[in-house]
Amino acid sequence: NAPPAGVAAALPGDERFMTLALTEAARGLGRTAPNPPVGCVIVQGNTDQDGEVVGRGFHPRAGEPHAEVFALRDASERARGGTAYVTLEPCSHHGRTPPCADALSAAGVRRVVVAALDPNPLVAGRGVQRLRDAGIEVTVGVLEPEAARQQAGFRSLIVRGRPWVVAKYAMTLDGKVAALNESNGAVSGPQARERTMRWRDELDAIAVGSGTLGLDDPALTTRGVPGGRDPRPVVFDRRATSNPRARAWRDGALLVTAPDADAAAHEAAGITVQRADSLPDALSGLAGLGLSSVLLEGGPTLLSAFFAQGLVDEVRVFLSPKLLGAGLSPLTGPARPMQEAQALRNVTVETLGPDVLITGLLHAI
Ligand code: AOF
Ligand code: ZN
Repeated sequence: NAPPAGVAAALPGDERFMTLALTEAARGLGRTAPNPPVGCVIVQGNTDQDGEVVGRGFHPRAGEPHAEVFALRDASERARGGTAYVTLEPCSHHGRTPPCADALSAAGVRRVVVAALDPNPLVAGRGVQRLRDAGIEVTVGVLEPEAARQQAGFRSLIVRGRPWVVAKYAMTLDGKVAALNESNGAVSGPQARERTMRWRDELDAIAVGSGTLGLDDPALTTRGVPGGRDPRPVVFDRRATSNPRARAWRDGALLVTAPDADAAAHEAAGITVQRADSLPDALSGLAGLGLSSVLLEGGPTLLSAFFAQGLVDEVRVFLSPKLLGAGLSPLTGPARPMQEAQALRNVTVETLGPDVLITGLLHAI
């Protein structure tokens, strides 16, 4: 995504205000699909010295106004002559709302700083062009990697027609996710659990396999996050043998099963059934429902199938300083030679209480 010709260079202070716009955008995470989470702040004054935020906004959900509109309303008359920081290229199309590029120029904004271009073919550079045609100075690419990562679900839906898949698990220092006796105490501590709950709030769907459903009967809800919402449960159960009265089957839950499986008991229980003959097929089905991101929470069978088929986009692993000696590995294969180990990119490492969180990407966004 090269910036369109004629865009201006970034200025000192741009990253600071784009960080604020990203924070605004984050308020919409898990709520905007199939639209992107987008944030906007409007700044008056010299952005590298006495710049002052006069308006903020974010996109709350599909069908509602875009981030720029909320920020412009917030700034009111003070938008005139200001700089707008937007995490996604302002739109140029008449969708459910009129073009944001026009709203910004009508409000008299003098300069627009964009983090990432919009991959939506309806926009794709035309938003920047429209702003420039209106005589507005435009800068593109400020905190682009951060913005693209925040918008991974939206970008994945538009570009690949499938949701962004995040594999999450917690393992001991000897690489085990559960004890062999299958009495499943938690591996990681309360801070790790709290972080997981935040991810559940931020991602559209949460997926488990039938093994985990049977063993743990997980609720798959978001707990302890103020204002949190629950992700849509998706249970991969090829033979439809899972208990239709498990806790995961709340409203909106989805059973993904084989085309020829007998899912009569699930259908009778009012569970939505999606038929797919492969994992890629299942992911297209989820995309068709507008789900832009999936948190894969296990277990090893489901994780291994996704990894083996190259369908995991991002990995988030908690490492807990304890040893089991033997137990279940997060992945069961197939084995690779060391030279062909899958290396993560954009790796982050963070300490969370006693645990270490390691994240990274397996695919570019
Ligand atoms: C922006 N700011 O906050 C969002 C944008 O169906 P609509 O009319 O809401 O249009 C959705 C498209 O608009 C979406 O696919 C993306 O290209 C853009 N979303 N654009 O400038 C926003 N949410
Ligand atoms: Zn817009």
